[in-house]
Amino acid sequence: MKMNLKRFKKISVMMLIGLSVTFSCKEQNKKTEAVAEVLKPNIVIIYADDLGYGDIGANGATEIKTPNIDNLANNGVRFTNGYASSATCTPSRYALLTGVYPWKNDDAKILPGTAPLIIDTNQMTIPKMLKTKGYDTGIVGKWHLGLGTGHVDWNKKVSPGPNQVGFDYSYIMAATQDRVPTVYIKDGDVVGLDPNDPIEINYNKNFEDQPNGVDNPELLKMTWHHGHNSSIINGIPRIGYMKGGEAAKWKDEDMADHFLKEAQDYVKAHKENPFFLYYAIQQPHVPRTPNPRFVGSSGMGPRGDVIVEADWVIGEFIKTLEAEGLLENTLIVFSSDNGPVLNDGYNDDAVEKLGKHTPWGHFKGGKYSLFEAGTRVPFITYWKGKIQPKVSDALVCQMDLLSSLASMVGSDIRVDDSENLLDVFLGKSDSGREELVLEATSRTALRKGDWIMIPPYKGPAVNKEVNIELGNSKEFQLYNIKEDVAQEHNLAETNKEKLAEMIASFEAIRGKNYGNIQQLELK
Ligand code: NG6
Ligand code: CA
Repeated sequence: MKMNLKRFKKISVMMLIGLSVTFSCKEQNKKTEAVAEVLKPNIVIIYADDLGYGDIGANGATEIKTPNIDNLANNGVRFTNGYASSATCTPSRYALLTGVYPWKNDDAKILPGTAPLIIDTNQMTIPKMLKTKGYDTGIVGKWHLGLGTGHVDWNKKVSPGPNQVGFDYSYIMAATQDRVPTVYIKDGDVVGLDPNDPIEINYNKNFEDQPNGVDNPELLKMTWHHGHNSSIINGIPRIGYMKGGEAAKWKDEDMADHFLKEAQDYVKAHKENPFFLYYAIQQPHVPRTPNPRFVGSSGMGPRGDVIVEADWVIGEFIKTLEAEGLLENTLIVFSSDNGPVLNDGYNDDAVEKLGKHTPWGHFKGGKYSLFEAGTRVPFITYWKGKIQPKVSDALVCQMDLLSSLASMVGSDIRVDDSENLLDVFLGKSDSGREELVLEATSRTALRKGDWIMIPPYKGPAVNKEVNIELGNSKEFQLYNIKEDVAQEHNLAETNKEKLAEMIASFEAIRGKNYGNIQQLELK
């Protein structure tokens, strides 16, 4: 392992300081935790957008090749019960960074590009915690946690944002690839903005004389299926209206390469000091715009092609860590913010060209769903030479990373909802969580042991636009997820004892005020 003397000395000193902090804090700590060895590797979270459990070879995909992700999975811990906290993006990202259940924050819902920052600047976050232990912290990629305080002027410094909640460096897209503004933002400044061509954004109404996805189909290179019919940018109709900022607009087909280069540059510039990089890749969220090098690479159309592209960027990124001599000193966590969706609003052949591929694996549902495929996602921890390869069935959630990483680096910071599962993440233990509340578009359910309980919710059983079963039912649902992984046998009627136990556990965490459950009596 290449590590220069300066860094080695720095790490040794910091380890000593870290150890003494651990000892002193342990005494104050109410929950007794075993004193772990303080480790200060670089930490990288590679976070995909809408990648399903079954989208990667390591989890059983045979129709699509993901050799680089599989390499992490097969040489690290591959979790079979790894969860995002939510079945959509914003809440999952909120929970990942803050360690707090997203249903505790009413604003943690899919946000427009103009939404204010939903993380309180006083709140603990993974990067803030790591900064207390001397880490440099950076984010490259998708943010989608809001920016500013309500009325963002995109032509001035945009704040507060990632830089105000713990990141020393940020290079982001504000929301999603399908939402305006379609520009990169570096440390609060729109990259490449011409002051003579200011950006204006409006999510309610178009600017005068500007084309849109409904009236100007002749301008479209990708057509919309539902939603996505506001401003047209690079021939792709988006959510929300945007005017100006021509020179700053990203090129969709270059986005993967662009973020990759930023992530690689970040690593190269910070290799002397422990760093935390949150590398939030945009694939395979819509609009799926593979670089021409990847068009046709999967035989599944753009959705498959961008997964191949995502796998490639991950491979290139790991090569950089290796070339810089950092791979054996870097903990990599790979996961996805929510489960898969095929048609998420554009006509991009995701359904038509799927063939035998099953992005949801053996699970039911997908993105937006309370069924398993909504939140059970690829989840891998990899650390060359430190983590021994294994498959873990332990129940873990992305929300647990905050307390677990804190424990690793010798910080006494813990956030209640975030369990310290460091030994599980490092592959040294299989005792994960006992229970976890899952969220999907503001509805919640409980996983406890091998059981899932979904309370009654109003609303359609299936979202017809995306063709996903949402988990809504007038009745309570109870599944033994070990025996019935596809959630086909509702045992609520036949196992009332278990149901009552699950409801009690759920209410103990969630309180009684959840959805419309109170209107429906247990029969
Ligand atoms: C939905 C969008 C969908 C996607 C999602 C957010 C429509 C009809 N659908 O509202 O395309 O953008 O929001 O996805 O507009 S997420 O992964 O960021 O949560
Ligand atoms: Ca997502």
